[in-house]
Amino acid sequence: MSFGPLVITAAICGAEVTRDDTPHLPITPEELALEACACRDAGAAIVHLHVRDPEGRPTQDGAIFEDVAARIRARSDIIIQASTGGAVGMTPEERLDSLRCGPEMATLTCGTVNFGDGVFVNDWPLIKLFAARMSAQGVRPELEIFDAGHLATAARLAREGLVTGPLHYDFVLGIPGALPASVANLAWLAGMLPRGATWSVAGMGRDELPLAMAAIAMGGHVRVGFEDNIYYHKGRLAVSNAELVARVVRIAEELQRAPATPDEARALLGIGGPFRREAG
Ligand code: KMH
Ligand code: ZN
Repeated sequence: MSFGPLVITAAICGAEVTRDDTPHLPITPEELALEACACRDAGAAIVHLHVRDPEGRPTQDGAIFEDVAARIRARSDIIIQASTGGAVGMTPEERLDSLRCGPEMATLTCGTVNFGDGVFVNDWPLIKLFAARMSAQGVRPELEIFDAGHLATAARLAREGLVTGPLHYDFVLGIPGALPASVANLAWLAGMLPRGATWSVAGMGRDELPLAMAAIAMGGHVRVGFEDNIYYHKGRLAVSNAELVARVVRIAEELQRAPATPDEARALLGIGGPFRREAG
């Protein structure tokens, strides 16, 4: 078996983690931008972006996304993947405001799911709306699969022409109330994908690393970061998202999977052309 470069996504902030959980969480636009650049330097090709308001609360405010995106683009060629998931309880239009920052990619969650004590609502009308907005804006969707049935909805999106081209999936495994994180579940999900699809895995908490290792061995791609896991190992917080990225790079290199550059990831995932820094 031999596989190509490994696309690493850094989910640097999320909506649920707080500074009480880890003092290393980036929150301000400048902190988020610096963290994205450090992850790029460590080997990440994509930053999965959530932002916070000045009080540190999750927000989908497009103006804050624009601010963070501009700071990142001025310094780095990393692919910006905007979250359209936001936080539990946000309205669809509120969640879509992140697209104002003109991301190359965005998340498209393929179904409603229990999410800890809450419910992350993604009904079919919402999913269709999100897919249409992304398509109109030329944003490449990453199909987020939190539960097995979400695959059927992803297939329906493709069947109805609402998403096109080689599909890219992200398996988010281990959210309390959703599909548990296990190599068996990952193997089953990966085996269900249509020909030509690409995928990554985001394991929650202590399952982040073993699932990343499985994905590297299986020819998939990997997401790590504070959104999913704040620990380097039991009892020791990771000091940065870049530390988690760097560990994946080291392991992948042993399996001869070099980290994909952002431009390599663009080619692999069918995203536009190479990165060009805006003049001025
Ligand atoms: N914060 C979760 C409720 C995404 O970014 O698209 C949703 C989430 C998914 O994080
Ligand atoms: Zn997210």
